[in-house]
Amino acid sequence: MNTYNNKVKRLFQEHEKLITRKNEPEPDGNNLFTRYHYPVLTSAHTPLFWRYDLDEQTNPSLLERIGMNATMNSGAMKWNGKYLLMVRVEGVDRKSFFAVAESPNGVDNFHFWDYPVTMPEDLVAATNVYDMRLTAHEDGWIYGIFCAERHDDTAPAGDLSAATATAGIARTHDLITWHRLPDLHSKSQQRNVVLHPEFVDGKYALYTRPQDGFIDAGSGGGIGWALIDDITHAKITEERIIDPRYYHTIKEVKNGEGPHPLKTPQGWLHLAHGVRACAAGLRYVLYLYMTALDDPARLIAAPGGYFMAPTGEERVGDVSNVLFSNGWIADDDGTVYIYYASSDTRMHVAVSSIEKLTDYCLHTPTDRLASSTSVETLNKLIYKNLKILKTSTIS
Ligand code: M1P
Repeated sequence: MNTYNNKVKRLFQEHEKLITRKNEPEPDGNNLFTRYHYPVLTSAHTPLFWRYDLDEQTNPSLLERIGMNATMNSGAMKWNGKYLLMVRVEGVDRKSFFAVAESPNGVDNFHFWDYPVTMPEDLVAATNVYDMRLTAHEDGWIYGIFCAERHDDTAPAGDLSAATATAGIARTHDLITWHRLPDLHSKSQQRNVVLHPEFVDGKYALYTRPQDGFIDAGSGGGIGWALIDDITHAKITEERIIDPRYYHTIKEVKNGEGPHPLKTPQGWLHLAHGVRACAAGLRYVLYLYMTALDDPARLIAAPGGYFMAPTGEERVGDVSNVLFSNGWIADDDGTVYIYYASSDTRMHVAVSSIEKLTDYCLHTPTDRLASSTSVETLNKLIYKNLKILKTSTIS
């Protein structure tokens, strides 16, 4: 074999080693979820034939031609027995696109499909698309709702950062051919829009995130809810906030629905992100809440504080101090695979169960919004536990 072919072979062997690496659960968790040791996807997991021109004539030095910068914020679903991620891949040119990666077991061996998604445009083409939420709706379609970002042409000349965020909507039966529907019509900008999997009062239902500007939630009070008459011309006529932001909490600056909620015997289980500001910048953490089965817009459980926060290497990346999730998969046996991105750079998995997550939601004290009330809540538990410890043989 000539040297060039040897070099290519070595490249492929190293890549195969990486994507087939066995993942291991991290010991010493909190009994609520188990993190896995390795990220499930990094930019190095993207196929070599996306990045290298493998033709010796046109690339004799085997240089990487099209670099990938990140694999992050991924939608998720179970599909033909496989664990599928709809990955936000970001190229080194800062453009994001969607690509499917599948795994046989949900925790390792994620392989990208050969081609990324070719997403048709809406009437006005978007500059960037990202953060797709997948919903297999009871109408029979699989929907992908994602952020479509465009330059804000009303901004003063020279302001090249001004942008608008709109919810792009597309649907498919095979995750390959996508039918684009008109973007969500809303009086405010929208990001983190998610389709509820069932009809509600005969209508499509959206979790929304109204925001005044591209970055600032501003007067947008939190995660909203809107019923949609016609998904092929989706328009928000009425929107109400179902999970508000509060001063001095983990969701003071903004919050946003993660993947669509999971139906459990006790209610709809929601995963969301909350954002607060600090001297280091914005800090994104994940939290859970629940709504009523007979009314997915009615809050029934709001455990205080965060469920997961960035730790270790998760804290560092392109946008540091960020955990973001827009995908999870619940298996029939109740196991839940939570797919989350750290610091806008790589994808991870944590595993829990419907039983543990609902127990957490229904029995974790709420945030009573002040130090004094937090101490009251803590003292109650300490008092109870000390009584138990005095009469038991534990210590
Ligand atoms: O950089 C952190 C996240 O910022 C945005 O989320 P949100 O709209 O809630 O602030 C999104 O751009 C998201 O993709 C990104 O991970």
